[in-house]
Amino acid sequence: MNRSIGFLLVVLSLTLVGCTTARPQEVRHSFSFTFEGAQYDIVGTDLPGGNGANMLVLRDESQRALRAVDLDQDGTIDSVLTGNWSLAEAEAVYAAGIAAAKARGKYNVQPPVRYFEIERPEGTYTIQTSLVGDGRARNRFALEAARPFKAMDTDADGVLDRIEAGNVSLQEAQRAYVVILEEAERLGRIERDDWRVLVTAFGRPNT
Ligand SMILES: [Ca+2]
Repeated sequence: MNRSIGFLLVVLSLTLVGCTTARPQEVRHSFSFTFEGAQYDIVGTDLPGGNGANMLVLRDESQRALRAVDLDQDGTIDSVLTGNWSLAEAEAVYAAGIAAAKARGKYNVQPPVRYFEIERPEGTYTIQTSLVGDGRARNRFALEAARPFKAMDTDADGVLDRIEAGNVSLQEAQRAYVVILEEAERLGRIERDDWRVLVTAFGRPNT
């Protein structure tokens, strides 16, 4: 039985404090918090069509500078843009920021828009398509199980590009990805856009 619920992933969408408009269709929100004695900002950008990104910034320049980005506001850092920080270090700060925003009632939880989930004997597979601006799309493929993993198809072409977490080879994850994409397509949850393979919007199967 397919349970396509999209409420398990927390999407941080900060709605608050000091809204400024950078460009006509782009709205920014920021949230400040303190972690281990340093003050950080999370700057969220909402783009037309419901997509957005969050930037994690270390405000105090006397300390280690940091700029890291969560490209799709799914609550995980995708890359460190500035500063001598590992992804895990940035993740730890970001998680603290999300917790602080949550504690102050300054975050929104939204269901992922393009999300597919299916149970298999080995665990629950999920695929989430994110539209990340400039017409680009990517798919995050994950298994929640005793041996979980997360992998990324950075251009949504149906071929995984990297393993983000978990003890699995790219080849092994790719084999599962192909099977789960086929199953999603069989269930009407895939739309093809030229060479790209995109999960359809939640609740609106491809017709
Ligand atoms: Ca790819």
